[in-house]
Amino acid sequence: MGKAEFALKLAFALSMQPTSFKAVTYGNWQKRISFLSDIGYDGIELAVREPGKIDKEELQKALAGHRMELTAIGTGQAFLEEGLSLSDKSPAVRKKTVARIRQHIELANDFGSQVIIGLIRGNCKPGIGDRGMHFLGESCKEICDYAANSNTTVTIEPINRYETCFLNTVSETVSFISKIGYERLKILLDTFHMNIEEKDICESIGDARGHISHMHFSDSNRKYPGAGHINFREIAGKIKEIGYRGYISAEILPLPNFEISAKEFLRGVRRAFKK
Ligand code: LER
Ligand code: MN
Repeated sequence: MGKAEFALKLAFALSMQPTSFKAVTYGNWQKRISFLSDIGYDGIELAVREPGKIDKEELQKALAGHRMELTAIGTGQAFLEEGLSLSDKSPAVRKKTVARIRQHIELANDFGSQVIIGLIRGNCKPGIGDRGMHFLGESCKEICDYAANSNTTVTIEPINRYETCFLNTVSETVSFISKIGYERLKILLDTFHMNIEEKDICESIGDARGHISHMHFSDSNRKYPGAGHINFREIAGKIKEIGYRGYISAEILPLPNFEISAKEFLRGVRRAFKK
């Protein structure tokens, strides 16, 4: 496919359960899949705290009925609501967290989806020091060993310093990925975090070329593109230039409400990618 034939694939992040994470929406997910499909989305991203509780058949039916894809599975709610963390100093907590991510991998594998390592990496606790990063590396190796027996990609998201002390920037994350050395360990770029941490968002997108498996778009204020001051037109140009083929997912505050934010997201992103 040539550059001129760039195909925009858009998804919207939904939560399967109530959550304290605000940039995701929770409600009747069947109705929301139907609404998103009707207005032009190609897929959804799902934030799943406990994969064992998901009715796969029901989900499969809802997706197939609307020709929607499950693009990625978020795991951060197991951290936010249960304190599970890949970098925790307690071996028991790390073990439980890796076991949970294995379940996410199984779910993702059934849907040809990928698993996001975002907030589940944990945050620095007093006295953890360099050990936190070491524990995170060891946990990720275990996760990758497990994922190697499936077709599932695991994607790590650089997250800004106010939410975690680990892997804030694209360059830190690309070198982390290279050290782990697993073919299907990729990077997820989120414009909200990049706006805080990167010197030049487009340059960093270029640096991550070849590693990117997923993207989150939200503006500087976590609302839909166009509601803040990020230059999405420049970002769109860079994404086309590097030949990115994956999804762009809306991880936005559902403001003023879910329906309007979903429509405005489509409008903002399409405007940015328009020739
Ligand atoms: C958290 O800020 C975020 O962007 C999520 O995608 C992390 O799981
Ligand atoms: Mn994100």
